[in-house]
Amino acid sequence: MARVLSGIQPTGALHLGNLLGAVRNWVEDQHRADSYFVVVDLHALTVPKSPEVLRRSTVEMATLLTAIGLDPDVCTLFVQSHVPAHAELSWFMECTAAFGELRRMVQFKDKSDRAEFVSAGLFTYPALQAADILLYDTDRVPVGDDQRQHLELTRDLAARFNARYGQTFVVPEATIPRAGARVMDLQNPTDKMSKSSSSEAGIVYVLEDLEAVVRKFKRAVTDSESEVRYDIVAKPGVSNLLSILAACTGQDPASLAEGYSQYGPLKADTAEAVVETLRPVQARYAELSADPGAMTAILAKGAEKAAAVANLTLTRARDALGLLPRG
Ligand code: ATP
Ligand code: LTN
Repeated sequence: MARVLSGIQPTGALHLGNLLGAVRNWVEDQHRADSYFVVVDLHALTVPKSPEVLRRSTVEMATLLTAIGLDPDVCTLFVQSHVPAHAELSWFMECTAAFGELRRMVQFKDKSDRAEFVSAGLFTYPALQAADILLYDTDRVPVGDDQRQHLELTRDLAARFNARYGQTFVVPEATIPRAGARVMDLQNPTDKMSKSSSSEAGIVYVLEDLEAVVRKFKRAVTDSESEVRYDIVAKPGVSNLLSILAACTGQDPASLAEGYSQYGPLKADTAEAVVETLRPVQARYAELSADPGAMTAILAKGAEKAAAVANLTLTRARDALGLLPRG
């Protein structure tokens, strides 16, 4: 069976982009592949944050992933720092990656331009991500479009390590969904919807009050024409609404466009489709958060299953590098 792995940082609240671009596809993947989903708390440390907040958001993210449909009896759900092999393999990846290669990463350029304090960890972030993936002999990595470059780097690092030290890692592929791969900000539809975006009005959160969600769609930026057409370059706002509606209803954005002659009904239908997508998730989240002990147990079991696989790969990599066997 194919192996699938993906990860998400426990930072900020999950938004519609994360849901449609990534997490929703994981729910389907878990039934088709041997799947690993990891809350990457070590990645979250690349930007300084309060320990209290990190602790709380790690549990919240795991709970939310479960509410969206990841089933701990079907997939392996765990926290990155619970499996120490990630940090160790990450060092091997840092020594495999070239400085110039990491410097070209768009996410680093973006985040370091905006940050007051740029940690060395923010720079080596993709090496840790490569470690996350390679430890599990991963065939496929379902992510949103913004992770394409990190996945290319992971492939390059795996191939380079294999060429230098002998066959050790599976070279993974990215799977990027057609609909929802790039959900844009409702107020600035040429920017991706992002936790770090400037306007609250442009982001829709998975746990947001549903009436507020409807209001945000009503106020979404479109353009001064009135024609409904799927054209990302000329009509980014309208196309974003069509993409979101398509992702929520499993249809094609270009054919959906044919059904509308005005912006108002398109906004209303998109809002409604999003509300119906979010409603059951919110209900399930409320149920699950009532029992935080259950989540702790799920994560402990997940870490144990993950470590059993990761430690085998780590031993193989250590041996390939010429590090002396332990113990
Ligand atoms: P940040 O704004 O801090 O970069 P983020 O909102 O991009 O964070 P991540 O935690 O980096 O969120 O991403 C988690 C997953 O969600 C990744 O697979 C990413 O590709 C996907 N994703 C993030 N934003 C979008 C978006 N706007 N559209 C589609 N997928 C997205
Ligand atoms: N860098 C990713 C999160 C991430 C990830 C991973 C995704 C960390 N490790 C492994 C896929 C596989 C992000 O910023 N969204």
